[in-house]
Amino acid sequence: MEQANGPEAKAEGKVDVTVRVTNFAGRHLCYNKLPSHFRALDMWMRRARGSRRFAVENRSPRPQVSVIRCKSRRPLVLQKTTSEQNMFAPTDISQLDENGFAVVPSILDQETIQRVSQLVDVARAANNSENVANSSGTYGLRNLTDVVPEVAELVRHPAVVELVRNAMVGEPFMVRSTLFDKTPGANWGVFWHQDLSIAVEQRHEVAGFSAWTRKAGVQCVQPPVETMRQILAVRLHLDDCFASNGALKVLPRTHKLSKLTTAAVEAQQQHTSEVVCEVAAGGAVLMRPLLLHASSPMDVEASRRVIHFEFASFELPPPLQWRYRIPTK
Ligand SMILES: O=C(O)CCC(=O)C(=O)O
Repeated sequence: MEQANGPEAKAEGKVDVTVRVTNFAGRHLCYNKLPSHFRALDMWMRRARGSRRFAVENRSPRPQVSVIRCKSRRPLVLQKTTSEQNMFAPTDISQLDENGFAVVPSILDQETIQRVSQLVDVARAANNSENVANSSGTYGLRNLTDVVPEVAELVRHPAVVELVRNAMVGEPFMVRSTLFDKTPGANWGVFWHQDLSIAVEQRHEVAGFSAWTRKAGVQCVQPPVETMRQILAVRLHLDDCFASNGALKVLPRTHKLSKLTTAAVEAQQQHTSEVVCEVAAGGAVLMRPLLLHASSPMDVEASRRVIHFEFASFELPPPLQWRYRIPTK
C-alpha cells in the first residue's frame, strides 16, 4: 500500500484509495473511498485483515484498489466517504434522512483538533461539576461550552457551518454540547437507546413535554417526538475512532420510529444490522437523536474523544426556551 501510493503521498500523510467491496464469493457489492489520512487507512486495513469476516487484497498501483471480501452474510460496515475536494457536497449527507446518520471525513483540520483537544484535556483535569467521572478520571463533560467556552468556536467553524446548513432547514443554532471520552480507566459502553431529551432554560408545564430532570445543574425534558425529529446531532472526533476503540454503533433507519419501549428496542436490535460509524480524527458523524445507537468498551488502550453537539433551527413553544442557543454565524 505504501509503495502503491508513493513516498510523496506518505510524506503528506494522505492516500487516495478506492476499495471494492465484494461478498466472499467475489460478487461486487460497491466501491468505497476510504478515509484519506494514511494513519486512519492503515489502521482500518490492519483491522480488516485481522478480522475473520474480511479478506483483503491489494490490487493495481494507481489508483489503488483494494478488494475486500466479506465472509459473513451481514453487510460490510464501511462508511461512504468522499474525496477531500467534494467532501462538503450535499451528496455526502444525502443518506441522512433515509438512514438517520451520515459519516463525513476530514471536517476539522489538524491545528483545530490539537487546540480543542488541549483545552478539553485541561478542563477534564479540573474538578468541574459538569465532569462525569469515576475514580480513574473524567470520561465525559456535560454542558461543554460552559466549561470550555472556546468550543463554541467550533460551532462557527466554516466546515461545521457548511455541514450543518446542508443538513438542516432554516437557521441552525447549537442547543447542547457534551464531550464523550473512553479511557483505559473509564472504558464504558452504552446499550441501544434513543436520545429523547433536550436542555431548557427553565421548567414550565407545557403539553407534550414530560420526564423533567436536572443534569449537571441544567433542566432537561423530553419533548414530543416530532420536536426530537427536527434536531441534528453532530459528533466531531478528536481521535481516530474505530470499532476497536468504541466507535458509535447505529441501527439504520430506526429514527423513523417513535419513542421505543425496552422490548421494541430489543426487537429492533434482533432485526436490524448494526453499522459501526468508524471515522478518523477530524471527521464527523451526523445523527438523528431518535436513531437507536450504542457503543462498546474499547478493545485497545486508547482514548476516544468526541464532541457531541446538538443543533436545532426552531423555537420551543413559549414560555419554554432553549438553555443554550449558540448561532452558527
Ligand atoms: O459516544 C458514545 O459512544 C455514546 C453516546 C451516547 O450514548 C449518546 O449520544 O447518547
